[in-house]
Amino acid sequence: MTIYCTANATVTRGLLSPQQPPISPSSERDRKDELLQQPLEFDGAVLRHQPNIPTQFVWPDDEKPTPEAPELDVPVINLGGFLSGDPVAAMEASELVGKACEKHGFFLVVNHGVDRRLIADAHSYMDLFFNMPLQGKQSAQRKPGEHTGYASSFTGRFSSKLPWKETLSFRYSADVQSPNNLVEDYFLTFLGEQFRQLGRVYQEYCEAMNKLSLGIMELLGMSLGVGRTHFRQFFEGNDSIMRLNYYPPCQKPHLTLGTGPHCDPTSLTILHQDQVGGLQVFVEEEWRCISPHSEAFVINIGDTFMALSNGRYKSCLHRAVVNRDSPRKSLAFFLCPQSEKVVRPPVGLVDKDHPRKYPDFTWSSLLEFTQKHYRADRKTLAVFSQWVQEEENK
Ligand SMILES: O=C(O)CCC(=O)C(=O)O
Repeated sequence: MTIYCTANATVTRGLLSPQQPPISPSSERDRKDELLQQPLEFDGAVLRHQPNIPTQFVWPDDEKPTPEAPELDVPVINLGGFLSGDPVAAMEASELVGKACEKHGFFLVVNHGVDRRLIADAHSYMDLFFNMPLQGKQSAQRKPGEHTGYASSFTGRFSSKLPWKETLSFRYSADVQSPNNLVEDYFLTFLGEQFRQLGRVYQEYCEAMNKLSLGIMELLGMSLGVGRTHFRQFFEGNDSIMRLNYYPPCQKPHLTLGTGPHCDPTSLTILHQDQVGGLQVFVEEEWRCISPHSEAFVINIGDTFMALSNGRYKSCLHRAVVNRDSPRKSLAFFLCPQSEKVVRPPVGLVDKDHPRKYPDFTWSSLLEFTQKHYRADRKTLAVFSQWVQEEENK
């Protein structure tokens, strides 16, 4: 789907740009007609200076960002003892994880074993990509219905409530049958030889995220009483998604959102945000922020893990706000099952007092649902479950 600009957006050859020189009324009408035929594109380098923002980026009043969101109370879990094999530390960490996941599904981890230098490189290499002119970034343009590639906002997918951001998403596979340098190949194929080093950095980063996420799966298994290995084994050949989020400054940050409110359809998210801040979570009917912490990863449960835990652990609504002065960057690793693996809670989590909450499904069907039929929001899992059941009853 292509969207077209409304009259309040100033557009040049489909690109939103700063003010144009004055034009006469008749040529203005011709020009508007012409503009209505042209697809909208989000060029952050231009839009960041524009005093007014196009209506497609203005969110409804009840979804606009709240000026001062209080801090969310999230545990900061030290993984040092657990990772070095201390069983008592593992038990303590799993209890903290379990409590946070029953409440809202968000927690922070420190002493996670990921090299500081690698995290710093993963942030700084983002600039090499996002600081390119729009055309360069579009060599990796995301195609309709696909979940990988470069997306400047969601201009190709939706016509309203557009997010003020650019993203680059790519696949990571831990499957032994998959090529072991999928990420590196992605950068070489779509962006060329000069991006080889970026590919290497993100390959290494994804491998570190894979390792960390399998460790967290052990803690989740312990906390749910199904054993340390259950979820670890389930995710061992994961087919995951890495997303680089780049939020340009916005001159009207109170009108828009960087990432709209949604629950992650994936299983577990490992987020590293830079020092700018902007992540907010909806807990007890209020938006609360999670302030940046350079030593910590923000972890949250996604819809697929909520289904695997038979609804015990929460996948919580969250969003990102933008600001007037500084670009913001975040690195999000979305752990996902192998695409055809059946998502079903372990038997220990189902009994007559805890009947199945969600039907069996595969990650590939949920991914397709969110890419082609449904814009992820707080109800994704419920709507998807209903759709799966209707399909089964046909
Ligand atoms: O950038 C952030 O803080 C949140 C990003 C996010 O929620 C997403 O990429 O799904």
